[in-house]
Amino acid sequence: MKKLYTLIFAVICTLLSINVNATTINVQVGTNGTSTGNFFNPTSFSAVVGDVVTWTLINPQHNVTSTSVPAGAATFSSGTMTTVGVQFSYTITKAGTYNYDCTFHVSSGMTGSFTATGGLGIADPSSDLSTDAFPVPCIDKIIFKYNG
Ligand SMILES: [Cu+2]
Repeated sequence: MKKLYTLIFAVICTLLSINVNATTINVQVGTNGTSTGNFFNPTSFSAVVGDVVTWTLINPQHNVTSTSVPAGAATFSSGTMTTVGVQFSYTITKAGTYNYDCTFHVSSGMTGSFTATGGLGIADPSSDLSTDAFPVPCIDKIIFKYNG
C-alpha cells in the first residue's frame, strides 16, 4: 500500500509541475519577415513557463546569446548559426524577462526579448516549502499537506 501512495504522490507532483499548455514559439533569425538582415522576427513576444523557444536561421550568419535572464534561469547561447534552417531551442523554466542578442550584430540593433509568466498560475515554491503525504490509519484516505 505504501508503494501505491508513493506512486500516487509522484503522479500528482508531476501533474502539478508541468505546463499542460506548453507550446513552441518560433523566432526567425536573419529576417524581419519581409527582408533579410540583422533581425530577429518577432523581436519580442510573451511566453509561459514550460514553453520552448525555437530560433531558426533564415539568412546566415548569426547567433542567439542571452544577455539577461531571470534569477535562477539558465543562460543560453546557440553558438554561430551558419547553415540555413539550423535551429536552436531553449525551454523556459522561470517567469520573468529574457533579453538576448546576436553578438555579431548587436551594434546594429540585432536584439530580442521575451517575457514569461508562470505556467498554470502556480508560483515557484519558496525554498522553505515542503510537502507531507501520509496515510490515515482509520480511514481509506491519504492526506497531502503543503507547508509554505
Ligand atoms: Cu547577427
